[in-house]
Amino acid sequence: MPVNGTGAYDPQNVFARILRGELPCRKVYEDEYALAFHDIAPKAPIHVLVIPKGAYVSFADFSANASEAEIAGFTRAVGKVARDLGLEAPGYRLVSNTGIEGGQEVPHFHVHLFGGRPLGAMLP
Ligand code: IU
Repeated sequence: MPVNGTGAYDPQNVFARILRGELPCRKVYEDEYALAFHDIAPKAPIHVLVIPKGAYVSFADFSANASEAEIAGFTRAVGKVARDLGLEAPGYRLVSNTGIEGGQEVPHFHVHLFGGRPLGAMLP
């Protein structure tokens, strides 16, 4: 079920529980600002989720309320994960579903990183 991208942060959401170590994940990268792990239901040969350490519901929340350091740290982490996975030369796709009509299902901001095959033209 899609979630509201502007509601209150639910500290029991699944990614918050992964961040606290209450649920396992297949970790790809972690630093002060971000955690990256393999999506449990991959839609491409490489499908990694990158999430900020801070409690932000969606891109809308993160872009409006995160500090400059958090935004810079998170953005650099996304780029580093793509580079470390060898995706920079072949290319990759970033997606962040936001809110009800964006199809967001987990109410902790995350960026999908897809790669490992030609992804074709962007769909809506
Ligand atoms: P969305 O952008 O909120 O629609 O995508 C959530 C993603 O989180 C989706 O691709 C799920 O497969 C993925 N996911 C996960 O990796 N581990 C989980 O425990 C759950 C969802 I729940």
